[in-house]
Amino acid sequence: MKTIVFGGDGFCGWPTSLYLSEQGHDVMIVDNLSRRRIDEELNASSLTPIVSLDERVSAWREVSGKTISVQYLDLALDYEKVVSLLKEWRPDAVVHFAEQRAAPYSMKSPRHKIYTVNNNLNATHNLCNAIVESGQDIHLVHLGTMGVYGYGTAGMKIPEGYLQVELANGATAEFLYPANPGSIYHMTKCQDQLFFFYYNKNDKLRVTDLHQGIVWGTQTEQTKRDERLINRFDYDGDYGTVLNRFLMQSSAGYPLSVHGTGGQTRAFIHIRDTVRCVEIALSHPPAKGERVKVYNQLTETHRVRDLAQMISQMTGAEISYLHNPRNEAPENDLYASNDCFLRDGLKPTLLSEGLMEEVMDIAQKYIQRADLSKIPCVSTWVAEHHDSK
Ligand code: NAD
Ligand code: USQ
Repeated sequence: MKTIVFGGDGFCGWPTSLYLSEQGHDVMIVDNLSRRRIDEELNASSLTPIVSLDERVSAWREVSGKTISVQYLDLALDYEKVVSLLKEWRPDAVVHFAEQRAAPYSMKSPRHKIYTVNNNLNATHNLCNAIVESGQDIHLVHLGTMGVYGYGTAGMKIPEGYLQVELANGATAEFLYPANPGSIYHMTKCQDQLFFFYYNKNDKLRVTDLHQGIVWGTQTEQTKRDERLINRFDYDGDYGTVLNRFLMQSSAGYPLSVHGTGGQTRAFIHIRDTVRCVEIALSHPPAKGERVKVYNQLTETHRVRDLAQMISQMTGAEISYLHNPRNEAPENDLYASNDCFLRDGLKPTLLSEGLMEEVMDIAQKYIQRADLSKIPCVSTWVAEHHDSK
């Protein structure tokens, strides 16, 4: 299968590109390196030392004998180049990771909101539009988020994408599950769903939308094969996500930064399962004319304070209960279906399988690269706290 990975230089996209290449896909990475520029803007960098994308793909060629091609373009701005690329390279499928993905970064200032909206909505729209203009029947697999559902207690298991509703006249209907975003970033993912709905209805675009939970871990079988293939590890207050942050903080002797009471329940998935889920989605495309296929991409759910306590018990780390910079429910339950991936062959990798130690070992190995002043979450959700610079 010929597959383009948009956003293939990022935390999820890089290991996915290697995994697909290893499985025999002919892979092209498209990226504009915006994530590396944001590191410079924030004066923060991956805990692990990541080499340039060109060096990464040549290391992969050396180690595996396989070639991944690279194109540098901005999916949100370079529409004509995207159309030409699809017409010339003729992929069977495209995987779309190319969005600004940090909720705190999206809430940092009015300008960061504008950037996130412009980048994410134009990237997704350009890709749908370009596939249609190319005239090819390309399957689009998109990385969405569990955050589109909100994290409210639904009184039921959150279904995969669609909610069955009984109407006042007794008939039943299925609608996209009501969107309930908790940040500007999450809002762009809700709007992505409408682009997919529309292009699927109007042009029979074949789309699979993966509603992914928080990804933890760093390495996969492929990224471990050479230090130049190592995946990025974000730990700063904007891009670091909760479980990887706690594991890094325990390695640094830094108190675990729980927001509020830590009663927030969230969905989690290990990076090894992310890459496998993308492969499963690629090999189970929707038929032409079938509605947008939605999978919930998570393997387990945990409350933030339970994660902190588990890590504290393992390592002796202190826990700090901090004022929550976000506007979110202090406590919630989260029950969500992941039946589709289990049915299609995913064997979940769980926290209990010793992989938290692997993350701590990596954090320990590179801890001298950490800048502990970048750990606090300084982006706040409410306007009066914004630094307008
Ligand atoms: P990331 O920021 O590490 O990677 C995104 C990549 O896309 C970067 O390499 C960036 O340079 C590129 N990119 C961004 N905008 C682009 C544009 N306009 N043109 C070309 N390239 C562009 O993020 P990630 O953690 O790998 O997340 C990838 C996707 O998965 C995101 O869409 C995110 O919403 C989704 N996701 C991530 C997580 C997680 O925990 N990391 C969880 C759920 C969903
Ligand atoms: N949190 C803490 N302490 C921290 C960091 C976070 O208590 O040091 C809390 C947050 O307040 C929040 C929860 O942990 O309640 C999750 O925060 P996070 O930063 O780990 O994850 P989130 O902002 O939800 O975003 C991440 C990815 C995003 C993806 C999303 C999936 O960055 O791209 O869409 O996870 S989900 O959460 O399922 O919507």
